Amino acid sequence: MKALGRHILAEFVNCQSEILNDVSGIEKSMLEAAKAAGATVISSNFHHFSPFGVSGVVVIQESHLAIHTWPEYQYAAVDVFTCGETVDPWISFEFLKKVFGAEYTAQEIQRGLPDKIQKSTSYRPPLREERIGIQGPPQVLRNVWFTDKSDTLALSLRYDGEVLYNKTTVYQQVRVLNTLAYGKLLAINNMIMCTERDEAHYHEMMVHPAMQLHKKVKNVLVIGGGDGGSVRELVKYKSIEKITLVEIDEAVIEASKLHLPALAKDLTHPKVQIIIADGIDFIKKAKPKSFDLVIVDGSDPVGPAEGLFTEDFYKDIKSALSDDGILMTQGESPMFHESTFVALNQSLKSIFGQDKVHTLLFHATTYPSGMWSLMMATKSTLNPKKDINTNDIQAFVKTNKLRYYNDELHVSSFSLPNFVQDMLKNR
Ligand code: SPD
Repeated sequence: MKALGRHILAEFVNCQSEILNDVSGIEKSMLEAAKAAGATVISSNFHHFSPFGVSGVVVIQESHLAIHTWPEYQYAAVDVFTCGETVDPWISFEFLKKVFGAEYTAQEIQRGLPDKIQKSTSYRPPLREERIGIQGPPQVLRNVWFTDKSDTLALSLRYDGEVLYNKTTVYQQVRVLNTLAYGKLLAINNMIMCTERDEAHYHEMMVHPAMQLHKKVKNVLVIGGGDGGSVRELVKYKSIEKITLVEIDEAVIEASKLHLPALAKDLTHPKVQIIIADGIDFIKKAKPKSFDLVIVDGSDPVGPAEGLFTEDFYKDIKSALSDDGILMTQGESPMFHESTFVALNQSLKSIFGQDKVHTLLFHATTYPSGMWSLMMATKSTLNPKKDINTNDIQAFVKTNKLRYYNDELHVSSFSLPNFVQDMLKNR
């Protein structure tokens, strides 16, 4: 009798760090390596670690392929274990050698040598048909996760392993993935921007509280928001004459048009003008008092969105707002980014006035912590909790079949939990 299995242990050194940090690419290559050798794949399970590194295993009918990567050392430890005569582990190894295109060493170890083991004659597992739940050929279960994280907190969504859109522009990396629980997901620099299933929470709350308060909005500016979700909510208002969308990165618009048509559908609306530019420069040069509503629908404060959290930017917005104009901006999470949340609130109060800034919270189920804020600043004395017409809101919600916003939520979302009130107290 020969050994039960053949185990190849391979060291890949001087690999490209980017390849070693790409969980989706590695999972794909490991699956292809298994298939190249004629193995039958049962499941795969791959994880990306913080801040870098990937571990994963492909379980095959004939044993497994496993990998652990250290991008910071440009090193990958790979092992391919096969049993039986049908699969040659060296074919998988050869495949991976090409993928990594790096220096390598590899050795084969015989596992389960006949002189060390003995076959039991008494052990008999139940026959296949006696076992519950096993019918037909094995199903391939890919287990790949996308993670949006800070140094201390993260949210992970399982996706099907395919990256539908992937572009790295001069500003950022823009990707679209297909998640199992939330449908398609738009990610910028590994941060979740929106998912098909819950984007309405964000976009409806970004637009309707301000629109239902002001009532006479004609000219709107959206800074960011290239996915089109906020624009889609705005075009529901006949009173609006013009919507100017200033998006820094054309790739966001392209990704959304290609893969998130439910968000992007009104980007071609005749009232909408799209300008590819930096919103910070745009607002600096904007005509004073030219917009009734400015929406800052940006990303988190890293990369090109960092400037969307500065005092100068909001001073420029105040000048560009009409006398009764309103600003709505995304304010991060009191749980996830407390310091940014507090600092933004403080800046807005110093610019617009203590009693002119109103913070609302809503359920952002795919943003880390699930609790997200939007901040409204008014130039008039309108109060979002008092100066609304509930009947109008109810009629609007019904006509437009809104998924999240309603008249009761409008009022309650401006009521803050005690710990959030404490964060913002006397500031
Ligand atoms: N952490 C995510 C915050 C992103 C806010 N903007 C999302 C853009 C959706 N239009």
